[in-house]
This record gives sequence, C-alpha cells and structure tokens, in this order.
Amino acid sequence: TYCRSGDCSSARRWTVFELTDDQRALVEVSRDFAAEFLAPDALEWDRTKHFPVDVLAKAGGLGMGGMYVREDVGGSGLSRLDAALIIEALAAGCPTVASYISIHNMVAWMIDRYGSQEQRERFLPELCEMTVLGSYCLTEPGAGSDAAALTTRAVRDGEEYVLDGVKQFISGAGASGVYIVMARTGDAASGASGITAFLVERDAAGLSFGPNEAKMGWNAQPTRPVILEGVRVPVTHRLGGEGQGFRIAMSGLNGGRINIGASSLGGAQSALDRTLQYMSERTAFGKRLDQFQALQFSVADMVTELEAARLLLWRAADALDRKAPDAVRWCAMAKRLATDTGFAVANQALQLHGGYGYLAEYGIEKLVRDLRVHQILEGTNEIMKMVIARDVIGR
Ligand code: FAD
Ligand code: 2MC
Repeated sequence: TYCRSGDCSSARRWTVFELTDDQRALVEVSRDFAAEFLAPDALEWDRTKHFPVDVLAKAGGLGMGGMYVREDVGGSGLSRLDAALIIEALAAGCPTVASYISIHNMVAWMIDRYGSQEQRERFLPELCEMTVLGSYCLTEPGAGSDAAALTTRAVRDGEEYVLDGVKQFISGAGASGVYIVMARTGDAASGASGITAFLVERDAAGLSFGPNEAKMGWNAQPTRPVILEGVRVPVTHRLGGEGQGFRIAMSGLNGGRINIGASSLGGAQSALDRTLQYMSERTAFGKRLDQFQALQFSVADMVTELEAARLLLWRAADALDRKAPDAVRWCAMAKRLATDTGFAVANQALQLHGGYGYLAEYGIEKLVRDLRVHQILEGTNEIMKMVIARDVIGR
C-alpha cells in the first residue's frame, strides 16, 4: 500500500489492492446497468448490427458520458481508476458498447481539457448526457499506426478553416453529433508538429460518411469512413492551438488505452464466470468438467492472468490520475497486457465450452470476436511495445 497524500495516517489513505466504498458503489451501479440494459440484448445487437443510442442516453443519465469531465458542465469529475472500474463492469454486459462509451468519454475529456470555456459550455452538457455522441477521427487510409503521417488538410481562410480528406475506421460515425478531427495545418514535412485538432459538427456542409464496414466483431457500433470535402470550420471550433493537435490526440488515447484494457477484462471475466457455471453442469467420462485437474489448472491460469492484468491496469490508471511522468508507458503496458490476456482468456473459455462455445447462442464466440480488435485499435499492441521500448531504451 502507499498513500497519495504522503501522510499514511490521513483519512485519504488509499490502497491499490482495495477499493473504497464509493468505488464499490460505482461498480455495483455499473454492473446492475449492464445486467439490465446491455446483457439481455447484446447478442441481438451483434446479429442485427444495432447501435443502441437510447441505452447510451440512459448511461449518460447516470453520469457515464463525461466520467472525467469537470462538474460545472455536467461531468462526473471521477478519477481514471473509477472510470476503468465502470468500463470493466459495463463490458460484462457488452464489451462493444462499453468500448464505445470509452471513446465517447475520450472525446468529452479532450474538449474539457483543451477546449475554450465557450467550447466547453457549448459541447459538453449534451455530450455528458450522451444525448449527443462523440467520435475521434485520427486514422486515415494511409496513416494508421504512423498517425503523424496523416494528410487530411486544414487551410485557413479568414475566420474559418477548410478541411479536406478521409478518415478511416471511425467508431460511431454517422450517429455521432461531434467529431474531433486531426488535420494538417503545417506543410507536408511538418510531421506531428504540423497537426491541429478541430471540432466538426455532423450537419457541416461537405461532411459525409462511407458505408458501415462489415466486421468480425464490434457490431453494436458503426465503423465508417468520415469524408471531408471543403468542410468549413469556424476558427472558434479549433481545439487548442495550431500544431498542438497531435499531442492532444495522443493524450486522449492514454486514458482510452486504459479503458480498452478494462473492457477486455470485463468481457473476459464474464466469459470465465459463464465457463465456471458451464463446467459445473457439463459431464464427460462420468465426471463434471470442473473435476478434471487439467481443466482446473486451466481455470487457475485464467483467474491468475486476469488478476495480474487488472492490477497493472489499476496501477496505470493511478499513474494517469497522479500525472506521473511515466504514465504514457504505464498506459501502454496495461493496454498491451489487458487486451492480450482478455482475448486469451475468452478464447480459452470458448475451448472449455467445447462445440457449444462455437455456437452463437452461448455468447462466448461473440466475446472472442469483440475482444480481438482491442489488440489492434487505440494503438496496436506492437505500437504499445514500441512506446514501452522507447521509454526504456530510448530511440
Ligand atoms: P497498420 O498501421 O498498417 O499496421 C499493420 C500491422 O503492422 C500491424 O500489425 C501493426 O502493429 C504493424 N506495425 C506498424 N508499424 C509498426 C512498427 N513500427 N513496428 C512494428 N509493427 C508495426 N481510428 C480512429 O482514429 N478512430 C476510431 O474511432 C477508430 N475506431 C476503430 C474501430 C475498429 C473496429 C477498427 C478495426 C479500427 C479503428 N480505428 C480507429 C483505427 C485503428 O486505430 C487502426 O486500425 C490501428 O491504429 C492500426 O492502424 P492500421 O489499421 O492502419 O494498421
Ligand atoms: N501521450 C502524450 N503525448 C504523446 C503520446 C502520448 N501517449 N505519444 C506521443 N506523444 C507526444 C510526444 O511526446 C511528442 O511530443 P513533443 O513533440 O512535445 O515531444 C509528440 O506527441 C510526437 O510524438 P512522437 O515523436 O513519439 O511521434 P511518432 O510519430 O514518432 O510516434 C506513435 C508516435 C507511434 C507513438 C503514435 O503515432 C501512435 O500512438 N500511433 C498509434 C496510433 C493510434 O493509437 N491510433 C488510435 C486511433 S483511435 C482508435 O483506434 C479508436 C478506436 C478510437
């Protein structure tokens, strides 16, 4: 244990290993929400590719739309650890919806942290309620992992910027009302320091959306290209200064990476819980499955690895809360481990279900499909290793 205030006799004593009463209450509310509003329909949303915006508004009503946004504009003022706990609990109902809630929160936080007071007052109340949704637009067809190579242009014209380009794989696109678009204001060779962030509204002339991608998982939220053709954005909708957009985008992703890890843990924990139940009912060779020692050892490994990933994730969330100088590396380590572990545990849960794990109605194969993409998005796990190695070894 250690003490945030530096005074361990203080009432603010806090330990990474034990949640506070408030945190337990947050987990309980989120679990109940997931059980009542997400779990019952998750398979149907996956099958029909339905984005449950009405349920998102309900989550917004509980304060889940602006979890770490300040309270004066409707945010909940929670910590990153609190948010990770909420996302994990929601993911037990549906990781796809939980992960979208995380993306939305990343957008809201970026406006809270880097926006002007006018932008905060204009955009955040509805984003916090989730009556308006947010999308994060960094990736392009030719710039994914190498995000600083993006080519979407923003050219200043009087009191406006004119944006042209294509953003690829945008979660929530079409349904969202607010898009944070990273675009190049510097010359082609300007790299990360020539990028600026803009707030673009869905009704802007020249903004359109490509078709919803057919995907392996994450079907309960749309993934579409965002096309910008001569979109005029007022200077007042620039987020931060010219040239700050890449750093703003990256700092949003730190918390996003923790939450994507938390979503993997929640999905995998739910696969494991269902597996324990299944193994206690299913028999083979005259015994319950949970009486075979080989399978018991498999369960022991799943539990151990999930807990280890959870501890690292909480540690990273705390580093971000404390604004620790090495928080970027902690977030990358936690994202890498939690998403790899989450996928491996869900995949093993499928194996322990035998043929039934492969059937849609048991819900396990959906978890495997949903968690697979967490190893790819918000920075692939190879990029996480690059971030970690750069911090440890240098460039
Ligand atoms: P590439 O960058 O082309 O990578 C291909 C492979 O090469 C990967 O395995 C990668 O790890 C590896 N690689 C690349 N460079 C290196 C290197 N230097 N060293 C070692 N390995 C390397 N983006 C958004 O901006 N907003 C969104 O809302 C969003 N939502 C998404 C939703 C879905 C369902 C998906 C699939 C993607 C989403 N993305 C979003 C995009 C996502 O962030 C990118 O797909 C991801 O960053 C990887 O980029 P890429 O697909 O271009 O792969
Ligand atoms: N937090 C804060 N600042 C960061 C940062 C982070 N995580 N990562 C980089 N920066 C800063 C960095 O400190 C530097 O600032 P300064 O100029 O002040 O020194 C600046 O950003 C440029 O960084 P680099 O010089 O490291 O840039 P480089 O181009 O070499 O590599 C890399 C950056 C590879 C780490 C970055 O491009 C990356 O993270 N790529 C993965 C892209 C990604 O995660 N996409 C996710 C899209 S969103 C999504 O998938 C969703 C589902 C929403």
